[in-house]
Amino acid sequence: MRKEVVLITGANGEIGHGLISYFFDNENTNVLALDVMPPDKELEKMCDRFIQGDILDNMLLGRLVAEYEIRAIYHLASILSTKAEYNPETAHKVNVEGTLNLLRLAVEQAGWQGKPVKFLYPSSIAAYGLPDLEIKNKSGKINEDEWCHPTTMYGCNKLYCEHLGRYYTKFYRRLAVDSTQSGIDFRALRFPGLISASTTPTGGTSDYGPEMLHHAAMGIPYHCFVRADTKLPFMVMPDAIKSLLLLEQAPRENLKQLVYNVTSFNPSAGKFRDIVLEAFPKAEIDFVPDLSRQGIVDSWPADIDDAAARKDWGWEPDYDQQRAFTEYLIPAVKAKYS
Ligand code: AKB
Repeated sequence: MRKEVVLITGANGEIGHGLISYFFDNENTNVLALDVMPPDKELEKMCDRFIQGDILDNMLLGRLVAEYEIRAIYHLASILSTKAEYNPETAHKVNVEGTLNLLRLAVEQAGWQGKPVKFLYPSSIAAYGLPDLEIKNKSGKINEDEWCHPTTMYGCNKLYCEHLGRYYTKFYRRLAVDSTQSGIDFRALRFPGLISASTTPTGGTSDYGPEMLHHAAMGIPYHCFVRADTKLPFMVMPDAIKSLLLLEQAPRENLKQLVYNVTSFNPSAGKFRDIVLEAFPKAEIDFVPDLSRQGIVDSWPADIDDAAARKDWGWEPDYDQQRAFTEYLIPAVKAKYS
């Protein structure tokens, strides 16, 4: 008998940390973790098994099929937006070919198990691309079908992988004589910028929010790489984990679409600084915009519309802006660095 597990790729990343800790604390779930980097030791203890390996290694993925019954895949591994611009072709390989490898693994698993394998995919606000600031500022909340013209390699990868998920779920091998369903049950979330109190992001462009907070808590000056008036949607990590779990548990028949926006609050970078300064009055934060990274953020929406997620599977964040800072971020970062 093969062991039943949930596979989490990119396990060492920020969402991986949150998700694995959740499963360890709350559910009797065997976690098979995969990451290209050596395991974080604390995280490793919470997993059934942690494999250091590459999602581009098909031999490794083949061995996982032989050894485990994978009931769900949380495919978190990816190269984020800023890092991807330094090597777009490598980013494409990891973000797209890596996802394709996992979709193939899911098809095989579903075939062996005779039941659908859930494929949870964190997409991003990077899938959007607004042409200029004027349009960004007057567009308000953007829904899933608007402005899908990404301007970064990462955004292109995310949008395309959403389409791949739709293809594998609904149209896989549609011309085959024995064309049956692939068995993949793909579900994607378009995340806003995420902020965790326990980890810091690397390689993203929404990183200025969490970086400002963590630098202030550590007593290190921070030069914010976007203008003070820059607005993006954000959400705290506990809500990101909540949304992934809620979407995973939602009955398939309730899901009218495969890709959902989720969000919580959207302060300007200047407001973000004010809130951080209130908690850390000695923090040194100034604005030194990097025009290239500013250009990326300016192409992302100032806010997104998550009405479909609210309607179809009861999504609602636990943390609005006030609660996110006063009840989660500020006390937790103070404790972390004290
Ligand atoms: C990034 O900045 O690349 C990510 C994202 C918005 O998906 N945090």
